[in-house]
Amino acid sequence: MMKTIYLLNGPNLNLLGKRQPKIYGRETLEDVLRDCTALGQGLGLAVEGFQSNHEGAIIDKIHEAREKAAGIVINPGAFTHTSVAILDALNAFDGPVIEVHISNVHKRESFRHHSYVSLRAEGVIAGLGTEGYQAAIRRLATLLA
Ligand code: CA2
Repeated sequence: MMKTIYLLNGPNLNLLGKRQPKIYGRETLEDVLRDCTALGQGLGLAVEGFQSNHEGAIIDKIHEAREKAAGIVINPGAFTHTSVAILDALNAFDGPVIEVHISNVHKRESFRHHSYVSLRAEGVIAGLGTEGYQAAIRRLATLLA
């Protein structure tokens, strides 16, 4: 049976491809999920996507992952820089976690330079655009092999 990985996206990422293309590109979240699902299939991984603008909903999904997912790719959006609660939820998950940022957060405002989630993540990808999600899935496939 194929292992399942969760592809989690935080606040405002539902607007991907619809606003600020210079920073976040032209691909929509649906495009990202379609590409990642196809990639995952080739690697023997079922990809389940989830996006929420609500911190608690993301935490609930991470709790669900404890039973249902072998690994997590997460772009926590702005919660990256604020949420000890998401870090705590990820710390209660046993599998590998890869953190993704579409933009190069280190080239941006200093408040984006710190990530709580990086304290937990096996790897962090930033500035590769939406291709970063695919790089994260490839890495999870290696870690889960
Ligand atoms: O670069 C990233 O992926 C971020 O996680 C995106 C967050 C930002 O707060 C982080 O510092 C870095 C913001 C997501 C906003 O997404 C939008 C996408 C399209 C249009 C408007 C917002």
